[in-house]
Amino acid sequence: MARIMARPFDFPLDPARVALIVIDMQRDFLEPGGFGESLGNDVSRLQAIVPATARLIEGFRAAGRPVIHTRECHRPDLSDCPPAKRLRGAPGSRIGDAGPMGRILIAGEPGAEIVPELFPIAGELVIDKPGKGAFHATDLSAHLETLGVTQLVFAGVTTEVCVQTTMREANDRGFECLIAEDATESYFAEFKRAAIDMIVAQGAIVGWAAPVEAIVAGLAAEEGAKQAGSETSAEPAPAGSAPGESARAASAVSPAPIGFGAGL
Ligand code: TIU
Repeated sequence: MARIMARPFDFPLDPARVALIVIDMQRDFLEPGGFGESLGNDVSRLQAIVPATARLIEGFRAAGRPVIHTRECHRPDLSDCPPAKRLRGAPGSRIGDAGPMGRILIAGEPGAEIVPELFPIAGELVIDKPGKGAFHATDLSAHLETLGVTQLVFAGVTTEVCVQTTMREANDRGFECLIAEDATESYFAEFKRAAIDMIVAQGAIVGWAAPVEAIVAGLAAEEGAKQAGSETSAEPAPAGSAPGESARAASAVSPAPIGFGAGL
């Protein structure tokens, strides 16, 4: 067990039961000409988290833990897109309409694909989801059960829409949830901040939040301990590589959580 310094208090990482979920890092949300921009958003904010997200993915791969990718997209005949969703947004730039990257949010079209920098590798699960939450109308629950996963680390876009919805679904299903705060982004800075504050408030009512470096360091410390022959490691790694150190450094920039006692 590695303790990751997080808000509102340390996250007890179980390296045998944790998986990463990367939500909807698709061209339609991150690149000009896609669905995100069609809704009137500045997509450059989302592109900025690609390096941190790649680092987090790499950390999970190095630790041999599952990386699960999701894509928000619909069948070409739109049979899985309710009119209430289809008819939102500007006419001509709605789900299923033709855009510069193919039909918007339609499975198999270039825009629905994950950005090249974060592309899944062979063996990684990719969940196509018709809703904002990744549990709705998908077989994600069954996959997580098969994998024996009880903890989920969240990255991706957008923080207050698909990431938060999925995190709430996971929390209600009994998963311990940790959001990687520099590997998630919103088109609106204040919505990202508020969403994470809501997640960690009231004693982690939905889950925890920590920076990528703290999470990767926690995973790496566990991997090192395993290779050194320990069964488990509750102790911090040696000075210089201690997860607590990098977590402390990184979280120094994080604002205090709202609605929870300072210092917890
Ligand atoms: N519009 C917006 O902020 N998000 C979405 O429509 N989907 C996801 O968050 N993936």
